[in-house]
Amino acid sequence: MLLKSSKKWQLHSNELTSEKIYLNRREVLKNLGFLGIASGFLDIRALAKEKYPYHYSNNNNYDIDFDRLLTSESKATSYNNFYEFGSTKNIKRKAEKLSTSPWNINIGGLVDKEISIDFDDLIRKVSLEERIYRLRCVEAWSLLVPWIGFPLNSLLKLVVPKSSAKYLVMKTFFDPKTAPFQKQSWYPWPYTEVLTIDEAFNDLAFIATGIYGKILPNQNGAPLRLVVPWKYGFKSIKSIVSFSLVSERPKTFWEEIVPKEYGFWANVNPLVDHPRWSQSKEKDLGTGAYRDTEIFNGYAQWVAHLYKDVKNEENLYR
Ligand SMILES: Nc1nc2c(c(=O)[nH]1)N[C@H]1C(S)=C(S)[C@@H](COP(=O)(O)O)O[C@H]1N2
Ligand SMILES: [Mo]
Repeated sequence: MLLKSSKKWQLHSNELTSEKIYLNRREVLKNLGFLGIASGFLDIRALAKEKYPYHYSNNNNYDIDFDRLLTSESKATSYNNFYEFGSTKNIKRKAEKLSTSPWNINIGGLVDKEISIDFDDLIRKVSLEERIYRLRCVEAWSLLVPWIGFPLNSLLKLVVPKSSAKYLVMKTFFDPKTAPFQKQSWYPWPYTEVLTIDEAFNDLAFIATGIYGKILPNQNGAPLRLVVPWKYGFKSIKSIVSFSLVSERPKTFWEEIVPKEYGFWANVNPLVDHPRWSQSKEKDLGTGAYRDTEIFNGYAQWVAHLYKDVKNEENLYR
């Protein structure tokens, strides 16, 4: 049954995620006692879709993983990096404390129309889509995840950047009462990430508001987080409260702490090792198997041109 329908799905590639989600959700469904029904044909995606409160379409233009299983939802939502809540992967419980409604977002700096808007209003101004992306952590593990969200450029178009805007600076909330690690004053909180304006306008740069057909859980960066799949995971900043367009490049959170290990560009490259480990392979957290890491994490066709004129090669990849 599974084989048959996966062939059918290959023929109809625009039907995109149903099989992948299905294969991974098998386990979950078994626990729920649904598997009996699923032996016929069950559109699991339609079920999942009901859980996300806003309409979204499928965008399979960037799906480069027809032969790779999605990471299970339970893994991707329980093995997380979110230093505000602690330095282990097990921060899910602590992150529950974060209150994400109301959630004000400021988009300003060198723009024509600065806006300050609640998340619930912002989400009505954008058109939502689902995309399957790889996520490659600098620690050499990776995920394959279906995000719901919108291109970062649609948010920038709302504010109209001035021609003097060269970089986009994004910041996470700062609330040490809720996020205990923010009491550690030797870290340069709040978490800050920066993209060049061209990177930010690239269609691959995505703002995620959902995952696995559901609202983004806190531990994955609710209510909105960046996803830039061609860069190491630390660039994909979570729980963003501000976007600011600037002319000079400020330091990012990790650049401030360990610039030699976690730099500004952080483009994935199997040939440029981290100072303390190889980047040539990665552990797929879904299957536990090791995979070869790819240049720009497999997304070179969409982003390699962004770096044609950058001089210092090494710096581009860490
Ligand atoms: N604010 C904030 N954003 C963050 C981090 C963090 O510690 N704080 N960790 C980053 C790292 S190192 C990774 S690998 C990804 C992990 O995202 P995930 O937990 O959704 O898989 O989030 C990134 N975004
Ligand atoms: Mo990471």
